[in-house]
Parts: sequence; C-alpha cells; structure tokens
Amino acid sequence: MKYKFFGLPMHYGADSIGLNFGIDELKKELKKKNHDIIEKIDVVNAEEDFDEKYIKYINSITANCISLAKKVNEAVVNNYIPVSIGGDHSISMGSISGVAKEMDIGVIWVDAHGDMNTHETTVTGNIHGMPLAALQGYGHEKLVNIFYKGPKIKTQNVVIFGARNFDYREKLFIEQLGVKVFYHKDILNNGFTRELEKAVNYLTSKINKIHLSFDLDVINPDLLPGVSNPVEDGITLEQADYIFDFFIKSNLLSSVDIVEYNPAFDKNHVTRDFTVRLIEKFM
Ligand SMILES: [Mn+2]
Repeated sequence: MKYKFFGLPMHYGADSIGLNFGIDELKKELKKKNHDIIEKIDVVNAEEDFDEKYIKYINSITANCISLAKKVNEAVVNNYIPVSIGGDHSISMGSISGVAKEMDIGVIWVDAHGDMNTHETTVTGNIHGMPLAALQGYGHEKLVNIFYKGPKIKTQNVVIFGARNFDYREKLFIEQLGVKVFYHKDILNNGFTRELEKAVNYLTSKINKIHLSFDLDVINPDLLPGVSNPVEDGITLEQADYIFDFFIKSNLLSSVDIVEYNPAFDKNHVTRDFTVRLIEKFM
C-alpha cells in the first residue's frame, strides 16, 4: 500500500471535548472489517501560560504537531503518501510541515472556514482557526516555526475551497494576502465540478504536488452533524466523495488530512461511518 495512516486525536485547537475520542471510534470500526491501519499518536500535554488567552494551549498544540510532523516526514522520505486524521484542524500544522520539509507543495484547504486567523485577529483564541495562516508564515512564532523554522507553503500555492464563514478581520487578511478562495456560493452558482477543476488548475499551473486538507465541516451539517463548529449549508456527501475519488486517481497527491470528526455531536454514527468510507477509499 502506498498510503500510511496516522491518527492524532487532539482537541486543544478547537477547545471542544469529543474530538479526542474520534480516532478510537474510527479504529474500532475499521478493526471490525480487519482494517487495523491507523497508527494512533498519543496526545501529550505541555505546560501552558494561560495569560495568553488569545492563543489557547499553544505549547501542547506545538508539541503534538511536531510529533505528527516527524511521523509524516518519515513516511514521505520512505515514498509513502501520509493520510493524517484528526483531531481538530490544527494538526495540519504538523502534517504539512512534515511534507513541506521534503518538497514544494500546493494546498487545497477544503473547509467551511478560512482557518486564516492569527493571535491578533482571533475572536475565540482557538488555534484550529489559525493553521493556514501559520503555515504561510503569519501568526505566533511558535506556530510558524513548528518542525522547522519559517513558512511551509507559499500563498500563491494555496486555495480555500467551499468556504462560507470567515471572521471579519480574517476575511480582510485573506483579501490583503490574495489567497485564492472558491466560496460555497461560487459552487452553487457555477457548479461543483467546474469550481473544483478551476481550483485544481490554479494550483497545477504552478506546482505538481498537492496536499488535500479536508475539514469535514465543509459538508452540510444536516447530512454530517459530527463536527465541532457546524456552519449552515455546505457540499453534499456525493461531492465530498468526488473530491477524494478525483485526487486519488489524479497522481497529484503528496499527502492528505481528514479532520474535525467529533463523535460527541454525531447522530446515528453517520459521521463516523462516512469518515471510515473516506479512509477506505485509499485501500
Ligand atoms: Mn478547518
């Protein structure tokens, strides 16, 4: 198999309990089908300075992202495509850093949110709203310098896909930097496959390897409720399937994240079962 699967059940970035049980739930289901394929990384706690309330659990998040980055990096060096499963979206600072040390990559950030806040713009202080900024070199220096010093990806090689909820100051920052955004409303107006094709062409005109960072909250929460920060509307389950099928067939993938599965908010295990289905696509 050319893929390696890592599970980091970290909830510090969302400050939402439930996320920390996600990997065990997925492993249990996969095991029933004799697919015991996820290597679980134990979450560690670091001492925190709680005076820094606009950047909650930064030391723990940094430590856990470094653990994931090391695993992912080793997988890439051994010619595997790493699939990192969360946990909250802050784990992408680990996974992408682990890949970016070895090669230039583009990133398609499939998400209801922008995740482009910094400690200076954040409303909640939750770091899962900051990884895409930190990976481009913006925000708290501890996040920017995870695994190795400095930015991991170039703004020109980033697209946000499916977004429908930016914070006010976050949106200004995204526009100021010129990050390419394919909004959910563009998908509704122009068609899903056409917008996805435009997003992929935007990246492949500059770069030949793409990291797919997939936040389950891009999907309509009426269809997939088990996420920490649901936003009304969103893509369908079939469209999510299409994204994975497209990239798996494409030869473009450097690496993948699947994040924000939260069993505490799930209904009848639909989110668990769908996430298992996404993982099984790689087998
Ligand atoms: Mn996200």
